[in-house]
Amino acid sequence: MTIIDDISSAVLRGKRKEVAPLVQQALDEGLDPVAILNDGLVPAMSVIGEKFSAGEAFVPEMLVAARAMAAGTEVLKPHLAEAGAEPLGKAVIGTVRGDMHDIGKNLVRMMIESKGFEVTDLGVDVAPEQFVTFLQEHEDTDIVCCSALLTTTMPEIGATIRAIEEAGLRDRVKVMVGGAPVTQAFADEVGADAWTPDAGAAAAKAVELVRG
Ligand code: B1M
Repeated sequence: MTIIDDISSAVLRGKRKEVAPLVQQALDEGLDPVAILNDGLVPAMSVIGEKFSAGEAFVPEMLVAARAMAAGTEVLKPHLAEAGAEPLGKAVIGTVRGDMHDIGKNLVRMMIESKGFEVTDLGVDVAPEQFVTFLQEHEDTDIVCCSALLTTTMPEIGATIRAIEEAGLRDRVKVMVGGAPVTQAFADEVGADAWTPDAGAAAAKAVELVRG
C-alpha cells in the first residue's frame, strides 16, 4: 500500500482524523499536491459514488466520506496555490439552486484561486437571482462559475444564464459550467461560454477566458 492508497482508503472509510495527517505526510514526503488530490482524494469519492449506485453505500457514508475529503483538501489548499501569483481577474462561483454538493465546486474554486483569481464563493443551493444580485453589486466580475451534480439541478444552470441575460449583464461576463452530469453539448445548449470536465481544466480555461 502506498500513502496515496492509504489516503483513498481513509476517505472511503470516512476517517476524517486519519486523512489530514496522511495528506500532510504525503506532502512531507515530497509528493505533488495535485497528484495527492487527483490520485488519492478524488478517486475515493468516485468509488463511494459507484457503491451508492449499486446500493452498497448510503447517504451517511457519502457524507462522512465527503467530510473526510474536505479535511484532506484543507491541508492541500495552501500547497495548490501558486505563491505570489498576480491577481488575474475576478470570479464568482456557486452550486446551483436545489443542489447541495460542494466538493467539486470547492476544488474548482481552489484551483482558480491558485491561478491568481479573486473568487467569491456563494456556496450551495444558489438561486439564479443570487448570481444576478452579486453581478449587479460587483461590476468588475469577469467570470461566473456554475456547478451542478444532479441531473435534476442541471437545468438551473440554464435558468441562471437566462436570468443573467434578462438582467442585461450577459455581455459583461463569461459563464463557465461543470459538474459530473454536465457535458459540452449541454453547455452549448444553454449558451455557456465554457464547459470543463475537472477543476484543473476549469482553472486553465478561466485564465484563457480573461486573457481573451
Ligand atoms: Co450525492 N449524488 N446526492 N451526495 N453524491 C451523486 C452526485 C450521485 C451521482 C450518486 C450516485 O447515484 N451514484 C447521485 C446523482 C444522480 C443523478 O443526478 N443522476 C447523487 C444523489 C442521487 C444524491 C441525493 C439525491 C441522495 C439522496 O438524498 N437520496 C442527495 C441530493 C442532495 C442535494 O443536493 N439536494 C445527495 C446528497 C449527497 C451528500 C450530501 C450525502 C454528499 C455531498 C456532500 C458535499 O458535497 N458536501 C453526496 C456525495 C458526496 C455524492 C458523490 C458520492 C460524490 C460527489 C463528489 O463530491 N465527487 C456523488 C457520486 C459521484 O460523483 N461519483 C453523488 C467528488 C468531486 C471532486 O467530484 O463534484 O464531480 P465532482 O466535481 C468534479 C467535476 O465534476 C468538476 O470538477 C470537480 C473536480 O475535478 N466540476 C466542475 C464540478 N463543478 C464544476 C464546475 C466547473 C467545472 C468543473 O466550472 C464552473
